[in-house]
Amino acid sequence: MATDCIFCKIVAGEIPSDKLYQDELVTAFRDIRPVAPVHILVIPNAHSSSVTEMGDGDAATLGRIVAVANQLAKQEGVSKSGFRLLCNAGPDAGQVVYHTHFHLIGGRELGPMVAR
Ligand code: DGP
Repeated sequence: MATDCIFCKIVAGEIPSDKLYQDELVTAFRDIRPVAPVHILVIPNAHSSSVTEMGDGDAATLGRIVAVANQLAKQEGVSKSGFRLLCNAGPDAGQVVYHTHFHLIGGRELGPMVAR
């Protein structure tokens, strides 16, 4: 656990969150600033500052994140309508919280990813 990390504190239950799922590897909770009707964060319990620190050794955790995201997408009713599962890494991506996390976003038409 990283002492000053807000997501580590959510995993540990030290600060409140709308938690939807937790097991020995991952935790899922609703984003505090939702950009769509469904906006859930799925995160590894163990601290890493971004996905750039993850790799082969994290296969079980990354697999669990995808499985949990798929399960939650079903529960939230967006599995068939569609959703995005995305991870911001670093400043150009707009990463704000430096504890690896995946956004599960859906419940409205999200629009195309436009080329610039
Ligand atoms: P990113 O830009 O990918 O680092 O997104 C960080 C997300 O984390 C952002 O959508 C807002 C969310 N967030 C930040 N602080 C908290 C918090 O204390 N609780 C919850 N539930 N979400 C948070």
